[in-house]
Amino acid sequence: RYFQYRSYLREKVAIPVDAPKVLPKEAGTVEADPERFWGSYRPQLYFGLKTRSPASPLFGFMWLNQLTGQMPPPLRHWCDQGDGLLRYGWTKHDGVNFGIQEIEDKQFSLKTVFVKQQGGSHGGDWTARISAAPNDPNHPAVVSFMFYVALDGQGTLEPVLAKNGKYLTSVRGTSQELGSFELFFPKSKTDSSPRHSYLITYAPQIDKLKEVLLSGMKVDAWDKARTKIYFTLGGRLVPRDAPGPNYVVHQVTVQLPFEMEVIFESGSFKNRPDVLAGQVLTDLLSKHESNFDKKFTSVFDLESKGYKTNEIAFAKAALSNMIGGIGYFYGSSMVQSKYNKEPLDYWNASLYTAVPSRSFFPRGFLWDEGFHNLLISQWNVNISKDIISHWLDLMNIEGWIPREQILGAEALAKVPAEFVVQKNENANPPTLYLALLKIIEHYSNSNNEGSQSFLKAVFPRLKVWYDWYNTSQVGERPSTYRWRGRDAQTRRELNPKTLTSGLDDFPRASHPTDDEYHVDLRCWMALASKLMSDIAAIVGEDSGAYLATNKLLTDNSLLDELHWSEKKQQYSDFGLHTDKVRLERPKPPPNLQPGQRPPQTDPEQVRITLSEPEYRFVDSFGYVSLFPFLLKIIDHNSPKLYKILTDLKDPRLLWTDYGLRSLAKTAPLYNRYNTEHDPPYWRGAIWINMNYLALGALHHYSSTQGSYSEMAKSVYDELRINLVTNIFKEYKRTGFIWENYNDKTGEGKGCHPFTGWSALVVLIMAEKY
Ligand code: 6A9
Repeated sequence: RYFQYRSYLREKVAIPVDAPKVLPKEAGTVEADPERFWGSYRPQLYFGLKTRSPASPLFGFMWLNQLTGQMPPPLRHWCDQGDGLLRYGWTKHDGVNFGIQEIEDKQFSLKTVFVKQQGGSHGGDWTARISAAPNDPNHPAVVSFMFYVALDGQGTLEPVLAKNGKYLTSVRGTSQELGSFELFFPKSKTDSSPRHSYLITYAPQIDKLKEVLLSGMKVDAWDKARTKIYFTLGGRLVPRDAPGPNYVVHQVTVQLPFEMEVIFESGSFKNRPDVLAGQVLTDLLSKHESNFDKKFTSVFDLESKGYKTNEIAFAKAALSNMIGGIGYFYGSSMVQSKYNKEPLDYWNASLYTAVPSRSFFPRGFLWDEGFHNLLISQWNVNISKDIISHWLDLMNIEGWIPREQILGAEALAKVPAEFVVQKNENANPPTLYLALLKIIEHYSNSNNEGSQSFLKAVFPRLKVWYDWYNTSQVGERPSTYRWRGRDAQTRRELNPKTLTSGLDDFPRASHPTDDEYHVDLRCWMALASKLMSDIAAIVGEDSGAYLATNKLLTDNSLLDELHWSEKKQQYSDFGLHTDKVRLERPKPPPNLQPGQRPPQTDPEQVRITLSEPEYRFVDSFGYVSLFPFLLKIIDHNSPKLYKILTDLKDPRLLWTDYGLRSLAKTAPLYNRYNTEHDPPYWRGAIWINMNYLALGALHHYSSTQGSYSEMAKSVYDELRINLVTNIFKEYKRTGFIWENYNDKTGEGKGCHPFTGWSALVVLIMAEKY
């Protein structure tokens, strides 16, 4: 028995929670939702399509600027900042029927469009239309368009060649979820005498499609004099020991401008009215576009807020990138508990989720997703419910959901090894509750029926999730909370990071201990308890205990007793702390005898503590100090609200012309590196998710009767204008929405495009909080 118990403990971290799945049995098949079966669910590609099923065939696009003389040639496939594209992103995408994307490469611009057509029993047809034109007509580029299909471990592909054997006319295929299908490469009507080639091969791994393609290329001459080489594909190159081709690429090389269509037809779709191509496609596309525009106006109504056409187009692009960034991933995380020496595989699972950034972080992050669904739920509440269901179904028996989801080979290929393993002590803010609140509100305006069945389905899991936070993340002192996952042993970090809080390097107690407690987590739990009590009431369960916890966590005098620093007049974490720390390169001892070898010293800078830490408030002013305000816990008439509103407007602290910076200029670690190599991240930069919460709080305090409502209103108006103006200005200047913004210049920083929570600018424009 003892041994059985030990092995149970070892496996526990990877055992699913004992509660019914939220997703229906048919999840992962076309039946779950035929209309959303196909989509641009490979957000890490500039342009890729697949189905919402575990081993979908993969469709994708690569392009290559020929005649550049570069080696290896500049082949574009996965979104990559290193490609130096001037701009790319969806300008319209509704998450169901179609998407339109514009891409600006250095010498030419591309447009990638897809439109779907329902029919048959496998999710129907789609057509991709890809076009490109030179940026400068006097410098026409020669470009290759490459469209491929690849199998992910199941199915068959049968390439069909033209009579002369020189190019592909189509690929016939089969797969479990698609039945039979055919992918057509009709001849383009554009008159620019394209040259065709193809590759029929076998890719051992789906994250190596680009490499396999590069190795299947050969050179040819573009001109008669044979001075300009260009790259074509090597034809049929299936290795002898391969089970057959699983990767087929159609290449068209042409002098721009050029347009081509690729048509996918589902075998079970009989009596198709028309082939989805040419004028039929154009007409359907414009129908979807005009529906998109109408819906956008009815949901966000930016016209009535006085926004101009180009500002509205920007907001449409921001929304479309959030929606077009939704991916479908399948695989298992690597997880670890204190009972396993080596990480274990979580169970194989699928995840339908938006992603923070298509180029840098094209995968799911737990707390990002709560923010994403503030926006997504406004656009399409069914998509949000589906996303939340997928996330909750990732819960293990303890009630834990891994924070970062790296599912499948393509996702894994983007993550450095040290970030892969997820530990079951580690939380991340329970922001899914923010999204759940929006879903409840959505239905409370119409019928409550729609939300009831959903909330009933999620409630058992939410209960376990909530209990997990309330047991695994509590502090030593009663009624406090503490983020786990801080490293008390590190010598290099100026302030040991708290990745779990989501605010990574935001300064906390300098010396992590079990006695510290964190004000942001306490506030998140106040929010969680509120939603648990609301949801319990809606689904007819007992809400008493949740309500009682909520009362305790929103009790301002208890909050003040635990977290209000009288000395600094601000809310703060509490812990073992000193501000007197510094990074230094260790010096060898001074009195070294001749011939004596210096003791081994650390080659990197290490932290020097200049005064003993003591138990006290960690009063670096910044986002963490604002949490009781951000999550609307402070009483309207509290003088502390007045103090916060006053501090918000102070440019020596958080106020800038571009939004609220994360850490006050007066804080000891403002803009400091955390190690010799680790630049400041949440130590000054302006982050849009927190600014969104700040606006939501200001909006709340300005519209409820209270002594400071007018003051809140005026701060609200100014902050909102600053944020929208700057994000829009940077979008025009750089072509992108960014991860965060520089607090001195307003310039976009971090990675791009970042249309995760920075796309909340749409809700800010629409004043939806
Ligand atoms: C690094 C590098 C190709 C950091 O938006 C996702 C998260 C947020 O949840 C968090 O609050 N980002 C924020 O502080 C990005 C985290 C990326 C970690 C992995 C791998 C890959 O380079």
